[in-house]
Amino acid sequence: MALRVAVLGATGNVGREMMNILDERKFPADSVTAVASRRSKGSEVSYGDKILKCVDIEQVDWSQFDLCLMSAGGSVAKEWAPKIAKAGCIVVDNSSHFRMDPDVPLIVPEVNADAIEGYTKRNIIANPNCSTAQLVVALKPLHDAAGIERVVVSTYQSVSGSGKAGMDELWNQTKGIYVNDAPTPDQYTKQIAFNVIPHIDVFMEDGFTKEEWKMSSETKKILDPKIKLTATCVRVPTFVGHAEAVNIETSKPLSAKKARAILKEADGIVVVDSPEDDGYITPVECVGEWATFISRIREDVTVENGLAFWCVSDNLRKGAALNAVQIAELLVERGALKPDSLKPGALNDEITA
Ligand code: 2RA
Repeated sequence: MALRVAVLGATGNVGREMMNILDERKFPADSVTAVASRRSKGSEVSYGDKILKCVDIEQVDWSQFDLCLMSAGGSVAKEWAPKIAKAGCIVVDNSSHFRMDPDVPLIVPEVNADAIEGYTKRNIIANPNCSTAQLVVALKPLHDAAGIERVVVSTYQSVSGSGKAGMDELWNQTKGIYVNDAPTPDQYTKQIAFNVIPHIDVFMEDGFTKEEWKMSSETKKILDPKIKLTATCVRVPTFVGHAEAVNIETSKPLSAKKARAILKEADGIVVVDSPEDDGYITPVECVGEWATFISRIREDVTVENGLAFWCVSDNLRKGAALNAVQIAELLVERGALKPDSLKPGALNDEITA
């Protein structure tokens, strides 16, 4: 199979990971083109052993592409995804803009792969929020086994979720504090170094943040609209890797032992779970991995049919870039992307390293 793929937003944290994962998973692309805004035109990004120079989004003939993996923010998605889709190029968008659009499937392949059939309505597929993706991968096998009725989740979200600027702020603030010259908060409302901030995205009228609303609304769309979910989303001073403390209540009894066995067999999950020093995963250990890691599985006896567990995943990978590439793989598997759709002559400014 040969396809012409564009990565839009190629210079961002997620865009760069999309390039890496397309190569790591040997996605059957005939060619990959890095696309960015005019101001990033010419910027170099890696694609395997190649170095690609970003082309200007305004100069791309989108009719010459089959697939666009987009991670360029909601405003760029709002303007460009419909144009790109209308040109015949399937769009997988990582922003939140289309996630709740009834005509746009919101896909986590391990959870709701069949829902991808709905992409033909707008030729657009939405990637979930990073904190949602790892959660529904963990919830899906337990929901199938025992019917999840309620979820309470607290997140520990790394600064890479805010992009390179968030990572720079943590780094500079941490260094600054050591020399008693910490820069004032910019990306965040308060100091993030040696601190945690219970505020991600904007506050809504009900006192929850939009990040917390996303976890609830997206889980309902991807997994089951009947599931009741309440979240507290917290920014913590780690660079990459989101962690989540999850409590669930199921309609049928589910022992920790049975849940552990089910999770061990589930797609996309690695269980590291024993009550000893190395019996659980921490965010620094998930960086660069594809899996969603589950630890600390235990029965929560404070409620009927309660279970608690710890869930960790690389937010730039399963939380964004990997999930997007897995959606592309699903499109190939389902025949939506085919060799005969190869369109020669696309912009392809590759130089070999
Ligand atoms: C964050 N989930 O972690 C949001 C967007 N990536 O900041």
